[in-house]
Amino acid sequence: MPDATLSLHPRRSARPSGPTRRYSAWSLLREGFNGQRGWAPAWADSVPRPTAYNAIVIGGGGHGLATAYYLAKNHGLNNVALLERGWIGGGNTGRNTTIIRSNYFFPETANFFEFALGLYEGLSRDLNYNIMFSQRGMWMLGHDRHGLEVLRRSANAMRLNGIDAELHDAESVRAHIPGLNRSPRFPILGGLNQPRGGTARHDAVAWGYARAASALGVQIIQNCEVQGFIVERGHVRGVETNLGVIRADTVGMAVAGHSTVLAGKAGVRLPISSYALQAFVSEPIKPCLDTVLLSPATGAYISQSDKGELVIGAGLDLYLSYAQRGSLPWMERAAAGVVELFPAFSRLRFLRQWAGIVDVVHDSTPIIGATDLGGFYVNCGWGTGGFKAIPAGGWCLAHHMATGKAHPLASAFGLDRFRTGALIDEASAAGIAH
Ligand code: FAD
Ligand code: PYC
Repeated sequence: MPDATLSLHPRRSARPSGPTRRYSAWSLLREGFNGQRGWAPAWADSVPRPTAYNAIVIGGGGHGLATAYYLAKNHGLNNVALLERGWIGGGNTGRNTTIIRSNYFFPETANFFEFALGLYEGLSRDLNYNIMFSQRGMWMLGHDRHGLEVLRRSANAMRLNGIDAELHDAESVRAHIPGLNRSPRFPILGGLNQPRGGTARHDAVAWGYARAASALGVQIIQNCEVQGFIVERGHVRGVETNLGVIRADTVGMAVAGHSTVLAGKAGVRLPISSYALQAFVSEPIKPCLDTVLLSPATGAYISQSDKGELVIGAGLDLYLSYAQRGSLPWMERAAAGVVELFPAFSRLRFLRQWAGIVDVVHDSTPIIGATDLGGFYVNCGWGTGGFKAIPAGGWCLAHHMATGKAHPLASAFGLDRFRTGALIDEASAAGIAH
C-alpha cells in the first residue's frame, strides 16, 4: 500500500516501484524493446511526514544528497528527510565547471580530497548511475619562475602524500595539449598534471545520489525552504519550513553560499563570505581538447564537455553578493585568458553564462562537523572547489551526524580551528584566487 503522505502526484507518489529499477545492459535492452514504458521514477518526490525523522539534511546539492545517502548506506539510518528549497542540484552542484582533482598541499586536505577522488572512481558502480567520470588529466600551468616553483612544491607535496603528480617542461606541455599559443603574453614555462584528475557530469552526481538515497528510503522533499529552527535547551529539535514544521533531533546543513544566513537563524555564526563565481560555455565544436587546463596567471580554466561545448570558468567576483549572475568584467577577463592560451578559440561564440554563490572561508579549507548548538552539524566553506569533494563531504558529515564523533579524515576541519588558530591554508591549491 503506497504511503499517502509521500506526494501529491500519483505517478511519483511512492518509492520507485516500477518493474525496472536497476540500470544494466540487460534492462536497457529490455526497455528498448518495451517502448521505454517500464522504468521506475529515478527517485520519489516526497512531502514531509508529521512524525519525527531520525535526521534532517538541509540542502539538495551534492553534499546534502551524499550525506543523506551515506546516512542510510553506511549507518542504516533510512528515516531521513532531505529538504531542498528549489530543485535538487540547482545550486552550485549544477553550476560548476566539473573539475575533480586531489592536488592539495597539506596532509589533512590531501588525504581528504584523495579519499573523495577514490570514491568518485567507484561512484558510477556504487550508485548504479553513470556519472560520466572522465579521468582525462588535470593540468596547472606555470607562467613564470615563481609559478613554476609553486608547481614543483605542489608536485613534491602530492608525491609525499601518495598522490599522482607529473611535472612537465614547456615542450612536454605543448606535446600533450595541442593548440596552445606558442608566444602568449604569459609564457608557458611548464605544467603540473594529475593524470587521475578530470571531470564528471555534475547533474548526474546529484541525480545518482538522489536515486540511490531514495532507494534506501530517504525522503527527498523539494520546494521546501528551511526558514527557522526549533531549539529547546540548547538542542535542535526540528526546522520550520514553508511546508510546516519538520522534526528531528539531528540536523545537518549543506547550503553552500547561504550557510551564514541559515546558520544565523539557529544562532550559529560561521566565518564564511559569499561571492558569485561564474562560468560559461561556447557553442559545441568537434573534440579538440582532451584534458582539463587551469592557468592561474590568466585566471582561466577550460575543458571540453561530451556535448562539445568548451566549458570556461572565470574568477571570483570581488564583492559579496547573493545574485547568481556574475559580472561582465570577469567574464571578459576569463575569455581573454582563454584566447591568449588558445588563439583558435577566438572564433567561437558563447552559448550560456551563469553563476553560483560560493561559500568562502579565509583558509580555503572546508568546515565539516558539529556546532555549539546540540544536534546541529554543518558542511560548508567549499568556496570555489567543493564539487570534487562531494563524496567525502557527504561521507564525513554523515559519520559525524550518526556517531556524534568527527570522522578522522575531517577532524581538522571543525569550527574549532577558528578558535585555536590551527588553520589549513590551501589558498594556492584552490586554483582560483580567493
Ligand atoms: P549546492 O550545490 O549549492 O547546494 C546547496 C543547496 O542548498 C542548494 O540547492 C540550495 O537551493 C539549497 N538551500 C539553500 N538554502 C536553503 C534553505 N533555506 N532551505 C533548503 N535548501 C536550501 N568545485 C570543484 O570542485 N570543481 C570545479 O570545477 C568547480 N567549479 C565551479 C564553478 C562555478 C561557476 C561555481 C559556482 C562553483 C564551482 N565549484 C567547483 C564549487 C562547487 O560547485 C561547490 O563547492 C559545490 O557544488 C557545493 O556543493 P553543495 O552541495 O555544498 O552546495
Ligand atoms: O576546484 O578545481 C577546482 C576549480 C576549478 C575551477 C573552479 N574550481
